[in-house]
Amino acid sequence: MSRKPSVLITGASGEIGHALIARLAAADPDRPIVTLDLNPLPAASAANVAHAANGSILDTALLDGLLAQYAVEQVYHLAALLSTRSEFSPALAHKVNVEGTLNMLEFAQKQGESHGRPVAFFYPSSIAAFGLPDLGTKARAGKVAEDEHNVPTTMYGANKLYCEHLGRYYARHYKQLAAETVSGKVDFRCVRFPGLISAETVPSGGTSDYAPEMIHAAAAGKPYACFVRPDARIPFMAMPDAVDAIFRLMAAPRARLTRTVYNIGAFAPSAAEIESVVRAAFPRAEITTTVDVKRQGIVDSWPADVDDRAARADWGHAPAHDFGSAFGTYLIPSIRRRYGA
Ligand code: AKB
Repeated sequence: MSRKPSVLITGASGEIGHALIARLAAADPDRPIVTLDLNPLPAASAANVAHAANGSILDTALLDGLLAQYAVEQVYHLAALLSTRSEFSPALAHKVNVEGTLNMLEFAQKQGESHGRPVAFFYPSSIAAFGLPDLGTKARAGKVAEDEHNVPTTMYGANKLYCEHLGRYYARHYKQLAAETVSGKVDFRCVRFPGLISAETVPSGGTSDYAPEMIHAAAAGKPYACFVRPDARIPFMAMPDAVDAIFRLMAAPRARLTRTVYNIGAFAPSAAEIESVVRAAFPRAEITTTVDVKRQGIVDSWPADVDDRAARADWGHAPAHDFGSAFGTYLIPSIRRRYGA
């Protein structure tokens, strides 16, 4: 029985998955999209999906079933527990974020061995893979390069950093002592996402969530207590640019890629700057600050911004939105429509 060339998205019901499915379906309507998530797909996404498997990336029998049904040529492995949620359940986070990723890399390897073509594997790492020891170092570090300050302080960040190395192993060194070379089947490609802000969805379980939460609360007419200090600063990106970066990286000729893991940035506002833009758009917004010292400590360990020159040089990373346009032309208008604000 011939298996149609397909793409597989794990964690497809999440924020990135919501935007990615629409973009993949528009790019190639004839290529089946298979999804795997614990939660059911939103209706808008389900309309573009050939098979929405409801289950866990920890269920290897389920993955073997998908292996038998589909010749997967691209994997977008989005399933994860984010940083805040992972701190409340670190052992579960390790299981999902590391063992789950190992399962998906094994799935991709088996796919590559069975249909004989490399499997492009997109892995979303994070600025959480960095760890700045104190605010003085963070201020001096400025735009941090990929190989600097790789000392994460969260389980999520440790998971992401380790899985970057796992992906590189599968791509370049898998079973290196075997009689026959079997590495090279998994074409592992990874970006370290900054905080992502979507007009369509509200995140849950992240530590960078204060930015999207503040905007969505103001548009919904709800009070919002920001949990970080006004001076807190990390890089952010509008969701359409995040999906665009995924497309550009996955479309790049393998020979152009000098790394398996890339920083990508767009803009890096302080919480006060975000609040100012939100208040300008929603003058009646009720925004206060109640610092969560522990979550603030995580944000303080993340870089103020990232050096993404390698992504721009190798595969043309070029975010369409800076801080002003992200809010002015994408977020505020779309979120107003969403809430009728
Ligand atoms: C989180 O806050 O955990 C994520 C991230 C920055 O990776 N949004």
